[in-house]
Amino acid sequence: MSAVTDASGGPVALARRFPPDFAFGAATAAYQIEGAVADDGRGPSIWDTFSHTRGRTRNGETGDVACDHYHRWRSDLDLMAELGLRAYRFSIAWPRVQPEGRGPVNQAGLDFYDRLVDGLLERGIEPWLTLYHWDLPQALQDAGGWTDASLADRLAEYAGIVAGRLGDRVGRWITLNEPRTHAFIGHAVGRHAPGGHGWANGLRAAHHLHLAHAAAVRAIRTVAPEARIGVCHDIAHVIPASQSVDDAGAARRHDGAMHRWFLDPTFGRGYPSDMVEWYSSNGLLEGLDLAAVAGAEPIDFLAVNYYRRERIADVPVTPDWGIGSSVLSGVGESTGNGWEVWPDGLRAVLSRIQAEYGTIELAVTENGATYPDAIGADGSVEDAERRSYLARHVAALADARDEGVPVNAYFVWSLLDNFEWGEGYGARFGIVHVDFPTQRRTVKSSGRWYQELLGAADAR
Ligand code: IFM
Repeated sequence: MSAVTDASGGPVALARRFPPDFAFGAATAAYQIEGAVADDGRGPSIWDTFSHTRGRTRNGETGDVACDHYHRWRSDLDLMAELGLRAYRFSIAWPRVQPEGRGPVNQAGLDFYDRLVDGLLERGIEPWLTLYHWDLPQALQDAGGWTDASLADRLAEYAGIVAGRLGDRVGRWITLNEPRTHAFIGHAVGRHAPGGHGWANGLRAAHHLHLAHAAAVRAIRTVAPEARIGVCHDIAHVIPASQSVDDAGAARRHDGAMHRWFLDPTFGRGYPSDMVEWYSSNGLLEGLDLAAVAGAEPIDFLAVNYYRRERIADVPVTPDWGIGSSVLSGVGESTGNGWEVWPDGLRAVLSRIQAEYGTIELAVTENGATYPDAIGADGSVEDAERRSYLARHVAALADARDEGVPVNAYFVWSLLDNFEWGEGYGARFGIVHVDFPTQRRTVKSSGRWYQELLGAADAR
């Protein structure tokens, strides 16, 4: 890590670069913050199983309590209002709504989100709802999970239930969060739940996630025709690690596997032919009806998560990583987990999507960084590096808008320090510090900076 400066010109000047109705917000996900895993009829999810399995997460940490948001949601909403958030992106825990992943609805689980949505609206905060952020009901995993095609029907059923209850008040719907992370990190390299292995397994999960997304869009539209619906992809700014032909090829494959394999079907183009060829030559697509993803349901906006630049080197293919690429970490200025900080990559990624896929409304639904924060002797958390990271990325977002890219929302990841999946509580991403033993929340200096930005945006 290196010391950084804020080249954004300060919050007031930055706020002036956005229109008055720009949706500045913060994001979270159910399993990462809610806790209360056995309350009010919630069933177990694959993340409960995975985190309770020895050796899967850092220090065996779990989301059993997390930020205890399930019990503290009112004061968390007050905190969002205090920060001046205009929008809040959260996810619904499927196993709270359908403990078995199918059939009967657990009304008590749905009631929680009903209250949450009303609480947001009372405070003037726009709800952005993600249906699926990786917490599959364990019962569905036991029946095959995402490697089974029937999950498309299951997700559609669940989507219809949630839209039927909340569609009158929630305008923004995101079907899936980062299907590529879920497919590959969860089903090919085994670092996330459900801990599956093998690249073919990951591709199978990705295929069914595509089909499930399309089925969920149809289900939401049936019950909430006014809903604006999108899907969330995480897109890095990819470059070859060197000028060698091999690294250039690896970078192209990496981008193909991580981005185009998801963006192309989302925009109705089917799978990219270069990657179909690559995988077919390795026998990785057997048994998949590839044509099924072509002509996908149109979406209203694309949700983009952006964190970093990735320098890609060519490496041998392995059974768990079928693309022969490696992301070099810790090069240049980097965050606490070694991700390269490259603010202009956000502009580049947004502008690339517009250039390659046409004009569609874009929303940055996650952007943020982890650093080893500490509470100072005076009780404050001075996270100058995160503040600078955010300021420079918001400036890059304004640059994208200046280029004519229709991006209308920005969400910091994350509102709160939370359960960072396999990293447990070891990677803090929040603009609000959480002292997990006491659950005390302390707004970090990055949070105060964001509050100032949002205040300046409101004053326009
Ligand atoms: O915490 C995750 C989030 O759940 C999905 N996107 C990336 C974040 C940071 O790793």
